[in-house]
Formats: sequence, C-alpha cells, structure tokens
Amino acid sequence: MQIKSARFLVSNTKVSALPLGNVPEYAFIGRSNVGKSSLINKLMNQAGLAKTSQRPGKTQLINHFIVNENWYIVDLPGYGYARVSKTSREKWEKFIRNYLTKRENLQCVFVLIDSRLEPQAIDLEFCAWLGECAIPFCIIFTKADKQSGPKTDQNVNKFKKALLEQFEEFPPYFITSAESGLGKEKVLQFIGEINEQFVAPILPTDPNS
Ligand SMILES: Nc1nc2c(ncn2[C@@H]2O[C@H](COP(=O)(O)OP(=O)(O)OP(=O)(O)O)[C@@H](O)[C@H]2O)c(=O)[nH]1
Ligand SMILES: [Mg+2]
Repeated sequence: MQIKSARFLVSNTKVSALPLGNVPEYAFIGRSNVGKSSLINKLMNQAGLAKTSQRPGKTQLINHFIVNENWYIVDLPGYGYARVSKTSREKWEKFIRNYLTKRENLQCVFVLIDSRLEPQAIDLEFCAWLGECAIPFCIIFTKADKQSGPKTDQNVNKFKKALLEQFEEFPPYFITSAESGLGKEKVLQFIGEINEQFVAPILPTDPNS
C-alpha cells in the first residue's frame, strides 16, 4: 500500500471523545520504549509525526492519525514503565482496556515486542488478555537492526514457544526496524488487505439531521 498522506487528528483520554469510527483502525501497543511511535513514523514516511523519545513514557494519550484520508493508525501509551505510580498504572489500564474492548472499528491491535529480549511476562499477559477478550492482534518484533538476524530469530522463536503455551496458533507476525525500514512493506500490505474487506459499522444517526 502506498502512503499518500498521514496527518495527526486528535489526542484523547476518553473513549466517548474518539473520532467517528467509520473507517478501519489499527492500534500500536507494547511496553514503553519498545518503538511504537518510531515505527508509526517509519510506516508513514514522516519523521516527526508521532512524538518519540529515548526516555520511556513519552506517549501518554490515545493519538489518532488519519492515513490516506481513509484509515486510522493509533499510537498508544506504553505499559510496564517502572517509574509510573500505581494509581497512574491503574488509570492507564482502565482507559486503554476500555478503548480496546469498545472500539468497534478496531481491526487489529499490533503488539510490539522488543526483538532483543527474551519473552517478558508482561507481554505474554497482555496477549493473553487480548485473547480472552477476542480482540484480534498481531505481533511486531521491533529494533531488529540492533542485533544479528540469527539472534532476532532466536528471540522470535522463544517468544513463539512461550505464546503457544497459551494459544493454539501463533498470530501473524512481522520483524521490523524503524531504523532500516525492515518489515515496513509487509505491515502495510497486511493493513491494506484488511482495509479492502472493511465494512463500516452502523453508527448512531444524528436525531437532528
Ligand atoms: N535502533 C533502533 N532504535 C529504535 C527503533 N525503534 C525505536 N527506536 C528508539 O527507541 C526509543 C523509543 O522509541 P519510541 O518510538 O519513542 O518508543 P515508544 O514505544 O513510542 O515509547 P513510549 O511512547 O514511551 O511508550 C527512541 O530512542 C527510538 O529512537 C528501531 O527500530 N531501531
Ligand atoms: Mg510513543
């Protein structure tokens, strides 16, 4: 899929204030600093579109970007940032889980996993929760440029094995780098195929119109 345009639309903490859910939507989620915002920028060919930082905890809101004027890409705050208080963590949980379970036009959640790490309990638990809620998801392994191919494959296989203890099948997955652009075309093609099949949900009509 070709990206002709991508622009920031709105930031939110409330599901009730999200933009109209009349186009397909894809959310990027994962631990703080895993590279969500950087990968969105690479996919969209716009360096400063989503705000990135070397310090974890940069993205704090639900950020909607509209792509080609006909689908949404959503940058979410990360989980698992150690320096966040219990209260803000609970707040995060509530509003993100609320968003993920209620958003009808959400086609797929991309769970980003750092390809340099051994399987992390927090990621496996999050995937298990998505499974329980029947929310469709894919896995994106990030930062593959930071190590050798065989090392990435080793960690991917370990993650697969760990996830298959909870699931019967491994979901579609992608190995990516926001630095080199590895995996970019495959992710965009995957989104493009889902977009073609999208049927808009019936939205409440305005009683005044
Ligand atoms: N080498 C390399 N660095 C990356 C890659 N993706 C992200 N980074 C770096 O990792 C750091 C975190 O990236 P972000 O995109 O801000 O991460 P995030 O997941 O959005 O983080 P939060 O918004 O804090 O949850 C930044 O310093 C990026 O430059 C990658 O594919 N390769
Ligand atoms: Mg971010």
